[in-house]
Amino acid sequence: MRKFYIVMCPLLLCMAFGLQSVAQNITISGDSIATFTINKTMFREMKQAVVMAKAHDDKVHRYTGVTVANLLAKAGILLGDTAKHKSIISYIVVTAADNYKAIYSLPEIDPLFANRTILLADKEDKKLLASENGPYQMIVPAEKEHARWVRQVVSIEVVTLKQ
Ligand SMILES: Nc1nc2c(c(=O)[nH]1)N[C@H]1C(S)=C(S)[C@@H](COP(=O)(O)O)O[C@H]1N2
Ligand SMILES: [Mo]
Repeated sequence: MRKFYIVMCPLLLCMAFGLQSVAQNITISGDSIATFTINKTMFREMKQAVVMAKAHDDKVHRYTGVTVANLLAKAGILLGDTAKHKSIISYIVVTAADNYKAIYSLPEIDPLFANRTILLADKEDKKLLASENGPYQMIVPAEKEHARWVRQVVSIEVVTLKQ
């Protein structure tokens, strides 16, 4: 029986962490790009940005993660001057593990237009996000409502209006 536990405990732990790492991926899709999956390692290796923003608790927190602009660029979405005519007819749909969704227009994301940084955070005040919010949460500074601070983000879809 002891042998059983010695074998089963590490196995179950590995399975639990394995399952967790699946949920730590973010899928980015869109008509003009091949579906792209970012895992935890890739996310950590991307340029880290910091945003100070007032959360739903009415307190200012320090969020760390990757800007949504950089995530989209990494997935092959064109931003900036060359893409601005396409940007103004595009938006992203961010979906959470509970299927909660919010949209953001590309000009809100693209630094060419935007005067604030929208972040996909994995840390709050230098600590990993709490499991009910993370592993990834949308941080949308200076919004009066927090409905677009999507928790437990699993995918981002880019939609461009048909002309
Ligand atoms: N995944 C997910 N994210 C979500 C929601 C949700 O239902 N599911 N509710 C939103 C709304 S309406 C608000 S006001 C805030 C609430 O954030 P809080 O739980 O940190 O107060 O989360 C937002 N993000
Ligand atoms: Mo809300």
